[in-house]
Amino acid sequence: MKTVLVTGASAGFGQAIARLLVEKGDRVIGTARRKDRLEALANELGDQFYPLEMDVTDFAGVDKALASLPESFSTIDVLVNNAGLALGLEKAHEADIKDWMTMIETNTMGLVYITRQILPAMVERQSGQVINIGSTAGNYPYMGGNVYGATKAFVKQFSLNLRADLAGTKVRVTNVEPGLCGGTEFSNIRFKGDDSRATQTYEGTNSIQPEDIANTILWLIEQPEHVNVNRIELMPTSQSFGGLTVTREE
Ligand code: 8X3
Repeated sequence: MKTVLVTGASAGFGQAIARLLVEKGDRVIGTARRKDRLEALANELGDQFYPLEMDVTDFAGVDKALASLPESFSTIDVLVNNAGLALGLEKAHEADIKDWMTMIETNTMGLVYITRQILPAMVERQSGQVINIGSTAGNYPYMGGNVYGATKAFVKQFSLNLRADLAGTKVRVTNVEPGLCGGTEFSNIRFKGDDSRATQTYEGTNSIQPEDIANTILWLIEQPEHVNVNRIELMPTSQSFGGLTVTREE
């Protein structure tokens, strides 16, 4: 039985990951800002789930929350850095600068802060696993992906650089890079409540679902300690690669 801390556990991937890991017998600390959602999940999952109210962008709050963990949940074997978001799909010269800052704060600063706080104990114990949720958006540019994609490229390179720093320890690091994933609030948040646009994004695609990502996380956790999966990229079968854009003059 492992103790797994999952950020952003109140919805989407985080919630599916928490559900599956608890079902498989692990202990899960689920963090989120939305206390009521966490409490509902705690009611559903019982004693193996510990709800930890936290905003990953509030560093003092992160420290306070981690320090408040009860003894039975205080040794974190696996950190799943899932909290993150996309805001907007406008071109760079039209995007809202506040959206950019929010994505940078959550997807990169929040992720590195909590990782830095949890990592020393893993190194000390010579055991642990950090699983970051990246994105195909960090691998392939697309129109309107600007800062969201850049934050996910950061997450990928941070993951690989962690591997470099953790050489000689038994601490493992993986970057999980999903493509088009429906069944979450991701696009509803990106399109700021334009739910029909969010729905259209996935229509007819048979897209990846949160449970598919949860299965991937479980598989990673179940790999033997001598195996490190550096990166794993997933797309729905219906998604593939397009060509580069060429603009021709009249
Ligand atoms: C999610 C993938 O293509 O919707 O990170 O940005 S995409």
